[in-house]
Amino acid sequence: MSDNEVAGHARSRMEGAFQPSPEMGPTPPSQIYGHFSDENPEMVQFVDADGNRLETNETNAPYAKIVEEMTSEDARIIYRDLVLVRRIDAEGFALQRQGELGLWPSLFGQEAAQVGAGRALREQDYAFPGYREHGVAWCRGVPPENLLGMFRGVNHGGWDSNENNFHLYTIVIGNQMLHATGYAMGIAADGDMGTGDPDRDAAVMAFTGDGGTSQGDFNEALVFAAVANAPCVFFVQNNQWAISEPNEKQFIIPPYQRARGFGFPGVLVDGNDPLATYAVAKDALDKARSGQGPTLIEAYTYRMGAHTTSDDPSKYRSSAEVEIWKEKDPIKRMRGFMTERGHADEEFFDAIDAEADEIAARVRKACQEMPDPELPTMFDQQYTEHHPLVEAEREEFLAYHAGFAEEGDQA
Ligand SMILES: Cc1ncc(C[n+]2csc(CCOP(=O)(O)OP(=O)(O)O)c2C)c(N)n1
Ligand SMILES: [Mg+2]
Repeated sequence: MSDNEVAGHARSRMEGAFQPSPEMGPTPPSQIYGHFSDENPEMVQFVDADGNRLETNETNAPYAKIVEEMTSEDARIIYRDLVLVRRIDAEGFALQRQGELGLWPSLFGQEAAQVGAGRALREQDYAFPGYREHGVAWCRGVPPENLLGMFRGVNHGGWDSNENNFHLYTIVIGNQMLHATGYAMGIAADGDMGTGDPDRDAAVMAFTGDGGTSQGDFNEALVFAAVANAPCVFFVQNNQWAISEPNEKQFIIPPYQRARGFGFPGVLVDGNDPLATYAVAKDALDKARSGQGPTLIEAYTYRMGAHTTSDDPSKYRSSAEVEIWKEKDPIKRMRGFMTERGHADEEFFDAIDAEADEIAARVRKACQEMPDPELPTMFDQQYTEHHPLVEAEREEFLAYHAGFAEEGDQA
C-alpha cells in the first residue's frame, strides 16, 4: 500500500463523519488532506523522511532562525538522545517480556517529538508527563533505571520531581494538564515570568496524547491557562491512536486547530522531525516565559509499537500502516541529515550504539536488583498527617496477608 493509498483510505474513513458546509467557513487543510497525511501544508517540517533539509517556506519560516543557529554539536546531542532513548525503551520492553516488569508503555517512533521538546526546556522549566515520556525524562536528567520502579510494582513513581523539574508519570489520562496549568499560574504569581532574566523566567510543558485531548481535564486546563495567560505549553503527541481508537473517532477538528477556540495559537509540527520539534517547542517556551501566554503544539507522529506490552495492535490496524511509518523513522532521518551535512561520521554513530548497549545493560541490572517494598509501604505518605481511614485499611490489609502465613512463619 502506498503512502497516498493509505491517506486515501483514511480520507474515505472520514467521509460521512464530517461534511464541511459553507456556513462553517473555509475548509481547513486538515480536512482537505485528511489528518492521516503529512501532506498538510500547515505542518512545520525542516527535514524530509530521507534527511534532506527542506527549503524555507511560509509554514516553517517563523522557526527557521532557530534551526539555522543549531550547531553540529547540537545535532550530535539530539542524535545521541534519540538513539539512547530508543535503546532504553527497547530494554523496558524486553524486561517486561522476561517477567521483570508488569507493564511497559513504549515510545517507539515518538523519540523525535520527545527529544525535541525535552531539549527545548530550560533547567528552571517544569515538565508534566503522561506515562510514555521516557525521552523527556532522559532530557531532564532522570536516571533511566528510575523509570522502571512503578512498572515493576516496587514504588509509586521512582524519582523526586523537584530534582529535575520533571513530575511523576500520570496514568489518569489528561490529569497532568491541570497540574501543569496550576503550576504555570504559580510561576506567574511568583513573578517568574516576563522579567527578561533568562535564568529566572520559567515555563511549563504539559505532555499528553491525542486521546488525552478528549478528556474534560484537558479542556478545563486549556481554558484556565488561556484566561490566566499562564506560561504553559501543551505538547500533544498525536501518535494517531488512543489504544485502538483512531484519530477520526476522536475529533473532527484536529488539536492544533482547536487551540484557537481556547484563545491561543496552535502549531502542527512533524513529530518525526527532531529539528522541527525542537524549533517549535523552543519558540513556544520562549513566548510563554516572556509572558505571551500558552501555545498548543500538536506533534504529528506514529506509535510504531503496541499501546503497551498488554496490547495487540494487529487487532485494529494494518501492518501496511506501520511499514509506511518505518520509512519516516526519526533516527534514520536525523542520521541522514547529519551525514549529508557532515555533522558526524561513522565513528561517532558506532560510539553512540556502543554507549546505548552499555546503558541498556546498566538499566537491566538496576531493574533486577530493585528491592521489593515492605507490605505496608503503599499506605505510607498518603497524607502528611495520620489518617484514621488509611490506618484502618493498612491494618486490614496486613491482617489479610497474615492469614496466608504458614504456622511458624512470621506474619
Ligand atoms: C481517565 C482515564 N481514562 C481511561 C484510561 C485508560 N487508558 C489508558 S491509555 C488510554 C489511551 C490514551 O491515548 P492517548 O492519549 O492518545 O495516548 P497514547 O497512549 O497514544 O500515547 C486510555 C483510554 C486512563 N488511563 N485514564
Ligand atoms: Mg495516542
